[in-house]
Amino acid sequence: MSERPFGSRMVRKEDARLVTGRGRYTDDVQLPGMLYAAIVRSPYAHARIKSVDVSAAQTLPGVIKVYTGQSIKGQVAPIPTAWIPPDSGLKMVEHPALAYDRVRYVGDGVALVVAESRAQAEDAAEAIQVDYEPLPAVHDQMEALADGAPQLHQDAPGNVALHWQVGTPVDDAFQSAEVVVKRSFRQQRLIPNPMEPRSAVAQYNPSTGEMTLWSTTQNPHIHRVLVSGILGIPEHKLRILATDVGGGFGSKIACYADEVLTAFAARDLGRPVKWTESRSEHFLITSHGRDHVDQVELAGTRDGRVTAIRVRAYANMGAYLSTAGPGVPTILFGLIVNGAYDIPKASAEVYGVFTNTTPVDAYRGAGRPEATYLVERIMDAYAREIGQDPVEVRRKNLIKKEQFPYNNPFGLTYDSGDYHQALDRALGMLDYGAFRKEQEALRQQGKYIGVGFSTYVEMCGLGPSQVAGAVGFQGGLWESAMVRVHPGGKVTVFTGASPHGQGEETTFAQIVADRLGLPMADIEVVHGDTDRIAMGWGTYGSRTTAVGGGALALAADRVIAKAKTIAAHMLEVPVEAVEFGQGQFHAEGNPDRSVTLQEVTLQAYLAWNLPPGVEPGLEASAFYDPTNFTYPFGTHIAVVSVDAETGEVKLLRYIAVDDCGPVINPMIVEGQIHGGIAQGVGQALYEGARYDEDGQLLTGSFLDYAMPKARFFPPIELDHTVTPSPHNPLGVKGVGETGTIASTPAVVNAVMDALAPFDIVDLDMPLTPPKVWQAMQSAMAAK
Ligand code: MCN
Repeated sequence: MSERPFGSRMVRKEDARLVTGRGRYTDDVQLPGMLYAAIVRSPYAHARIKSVDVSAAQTLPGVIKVYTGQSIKGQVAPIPTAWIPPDSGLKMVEHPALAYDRVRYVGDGVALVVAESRAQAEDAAEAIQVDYEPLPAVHDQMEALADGAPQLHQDAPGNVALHWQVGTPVDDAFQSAEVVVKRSFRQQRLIPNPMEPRSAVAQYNPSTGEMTLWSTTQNPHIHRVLVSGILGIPEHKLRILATDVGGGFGSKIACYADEVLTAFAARDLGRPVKWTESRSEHFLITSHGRDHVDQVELAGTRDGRVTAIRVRAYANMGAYLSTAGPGVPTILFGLIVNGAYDIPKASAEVYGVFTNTTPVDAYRGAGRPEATYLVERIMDAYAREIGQDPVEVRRKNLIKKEQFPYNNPFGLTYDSGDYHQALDRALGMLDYGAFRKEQEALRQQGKYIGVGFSTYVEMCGLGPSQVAGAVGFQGGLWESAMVRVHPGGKVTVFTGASPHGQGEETTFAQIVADRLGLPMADIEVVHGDTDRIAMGWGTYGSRTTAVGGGALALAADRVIAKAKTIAAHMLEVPVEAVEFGQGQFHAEGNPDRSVTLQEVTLQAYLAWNLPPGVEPGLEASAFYDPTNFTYPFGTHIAVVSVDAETGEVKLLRYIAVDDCGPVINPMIVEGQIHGGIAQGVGQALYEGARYDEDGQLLTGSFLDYAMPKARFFPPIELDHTVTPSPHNPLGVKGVGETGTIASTPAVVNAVMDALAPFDIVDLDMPLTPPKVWQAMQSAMAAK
């Protein structure tokens, strides 16, 4: 083999089917006798349900059955949420699969229609008469906390879903500080938009009690546990299949009512049922992301040393707690608001607030973009306050290489890093000195360009169960893998992770090909099937490579260890004298005496010449729980221009130097960083969900919700450093979210730098042309 598979730029194996239209998505599943489901959704953000009249709908052609919140009561348990963190006073309010007495957001399910065709189901859904008594609604978390605000849940007084505090005492540091900078940042609500909307197909076999549920999920095994509990189907009779899933970005983690209702109807009717959301439904009902108001204070010295940070965050949870929702603004956010900086004192206080809006859950980065945004923005504000360069202030406060492993003030231990090296590398690409000169010259001509920095760190690789449990995430997040070498020497790899766009069918094959010394073509990666894979925790939190890849490496090593004993027997040397490399076992110091892995495998199955005590067959599994999270890091730099006539922001350059440990596939990693940056820039400049006073979503389609487009981006300039993590066998760190986490503050910092001559210190995202133009006009008028 000319080049080692680990580290090489291989074309993605999965693309052969995906880019030729041969992918098999949930909505592609066609079953004989299949029925179609449609869900009647509330047009009100908040209303009492007085009555639901299904009589007209029931008589329409093709309609098989209509269900309401009342009719399924007692048969479908409420939709659950994760109890994270346990010390947050989390209000586990009831989230019925279909609302029966009150609707709490536009899109809340009220009735389910099952018919022979999708069109018939949708027509019948429109014929259902729901008599609502509208109630006052509240969509903003600050207003929801105010006295007299509409109350969503009896069990959550004041609309407080959770209240959580973490960190060290900070008051002394603030009292004695030479400088204190305060800011309030609004991090707007985003709507994740994977290419494939959500879908479910359910098939029930009444004679065996077995249910098969195809679902667009990022974590089929977690779904099996949850759906089993909600519908009372034993886990061994429930098979969840996540076939090809066309992206998720966190929005396909949650267990939704829609999938559960599809499975319920299939069991009730004894016929397969399919439900697929429309894009319009997707905007309304699939979980949203972000939506924070963050009050931030930073204490420091006049010469640029930060001494403390204090954060109070108000996170909009939406109408109900989505499955992973409570974990996002708490442990994924609060524990890392010190960012990449050595800040001795830090505290975070988080309020989760119920509002009459779509539930909020993970969206690429989930909590860590919000934390990074506030710390990176306030570092710039601090630099400006003390009249120092933002790069120099960062350099003074970044955690130093020799400080690793670094204990942050929230009890996390950052694994490894060299933050200054990444910063220097990125600055070298920029030519900072030349940029500042050009900026000054252009300002003289009334032209405005700016540069923004983000020296980020991310906590990912969710997660080491013990460490995660200690910080409030009490749900084992280890991973399973199995490596099966078939008698002919080909290999099937089974992983409990569930990639849905990230490319692990390729990178996991690279890991195994590298370890076993086999060609890539001989390795197949299987995922997304709870019947073929014993257990797993899915793909999110940039965990798949560090945790699932770690499991795979261990399983592959166990295969090699067993094969070695067989090889030793075949070579007639002690096992200690056998060396393995490039698919060959040979006697130490005697390369001529060797057997291939294929020969050993065949012997493992034929089994007539096995050493005593060795079982036939060649496969191994591993259940791997790492010893820590991983902490990828880097420096991102955005260069923008702001058009003084129109307020339009253009991205002129984007530089990213990231460190995710040893890179398995540089092309995939670059793709992940590109996509992540596009999403982070989307938040900075274009995207934002908006509700009106009645709680109607105003940005309910791509006409009103602006996604970033490829033409908005200059070629992205990438480089990387390599600092292995000591906490998994591959040394890898996650990369699936880094681009999103780092880029939003880099771009906003750049725009604020461009606007510095106007004394504009902050604007709420997205930085749209009218907003920027208005701010410039107001600033000029005030002068
Ligand atoms: N990789 C590598 N070398 C490394 C680290 C990672 O080659 N040192 C590769 C991996 O093997 C994998 C990819 O990079 O092919 C991303 O790996 P990882 O960082 O482990 O992230 P996950 O696979 O766990 O993916 C989750 C992450 C998250 S949290 C979101 S959200 C997200 C993302 O990935 N959603 C995505 N990337 C996405 N990409 C697509 N196309 N679609 C989504 O929905």
